[in-house]
Amino acid sequence: MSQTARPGGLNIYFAGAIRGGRDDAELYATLIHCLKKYGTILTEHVGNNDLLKEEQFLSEEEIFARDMGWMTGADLVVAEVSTPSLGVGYELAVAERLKIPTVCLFRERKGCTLSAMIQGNPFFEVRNYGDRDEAERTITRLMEDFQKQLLF
Ligand code: 6K6
Repeated sequence: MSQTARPGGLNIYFAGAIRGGRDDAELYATLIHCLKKYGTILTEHVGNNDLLKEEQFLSEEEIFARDMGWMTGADLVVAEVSTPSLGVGYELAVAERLKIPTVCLFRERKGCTLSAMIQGNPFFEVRNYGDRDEAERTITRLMEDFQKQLLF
């Protein structure tokens, strides 16, 4: 089961495809590991297939209500958007509605383009990257900037 929010720390909602496809699950786990330096990851299950198996005992309604509750308490949303996912798209729209700062990470590949509804939306901080190392460096830079903004 995913973590409970830690009082005083940053609460980070990580979004990544589940039913949209699990090809990038290992990458999600790497990014979550990197983000853990900066706070509590509310949705660690997104990168962990074992945790997801436990969630098969939750109803669809329970999953929805729990995830939306976490979203409400999030300081920041980080979405890996390379694998198209209805759930992630929905979460991004909710994050925008709730005015939660949101970073979208998109892996550049030949023939793949991000939806204009994300790429063209100035609310989202979209960052393209080439490989896993670059994704990690991008997260580190963004998180350091985000922390500075919170301080000043
Ligand atoms: C277990 C096995 C299959 O599904 C489960 C449990 N499902 C979910 N558990 C937790 N969060 C979920 C689940 N399904 C979707 N989400 C949320 O939507 C996550 O926060 C993801 O960011 C996003 C993925 O949406 P889809 O449409 O790709 O599933």
